[in-house]
Amino acid sequence: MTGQAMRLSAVEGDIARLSVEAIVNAANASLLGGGGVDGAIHRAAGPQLLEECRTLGGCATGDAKLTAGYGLQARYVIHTVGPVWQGGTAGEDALLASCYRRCLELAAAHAVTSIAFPAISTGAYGFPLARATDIAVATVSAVIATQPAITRVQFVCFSREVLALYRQVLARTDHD
Ligand code: AR6
Repeated sequence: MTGQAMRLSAVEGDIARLSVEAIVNAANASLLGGGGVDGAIHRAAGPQLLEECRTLGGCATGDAKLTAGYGLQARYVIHTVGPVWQGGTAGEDALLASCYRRCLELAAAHAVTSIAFPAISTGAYGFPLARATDIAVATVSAVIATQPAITRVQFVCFSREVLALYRQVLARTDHD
């Protein structure tokens, strides 16, 4: 296993309860809340999170914005907007990769050393899970190679099936 691969892991659980410096939210362009991960994070963080989100003017697909974590154990929430799956020919792969890259760039800019990602776009936005997992792992792997300060990245999986898939893809990545 390379040093880089050791910085990546997959865990099963609720990202809103994780104790890391920054958690990533799979938000929508309004940044004003929603269901899935977004709902869980806003519920756990409390109403101040929405107050700060209101000041941000939304977020473009593929981009990310950072807020405080308020009631969360995490110090920061990095809100990103994944692409809605439209069949794969509307630039979805590049936009999803951009989400992971922008989140890590923002994390590094705020001296974050540990960060957790949900499986962006794979719920309400319908991105095929296996394809999204390959993009997530490949992008994070490539970006952290240039960001030595980020020492720990966790992929938080909401089911055992998703966890098994991430572990499979991570095991393949060990040889890179
Ligand atoms: N912790 C970790 N993973 C979770 C959690 C949780 N608490 N809850 C769900 N997942 P989704 P999207 C998994 O729909 O596809 C929202 O309404 C879930 O099983 O949360 O990017 C936003 O406001 C799935 O694998 O995000 C947007 O409108 C993955 O997280 C829209 O949904 C992502 O599912 C964004 O859709």
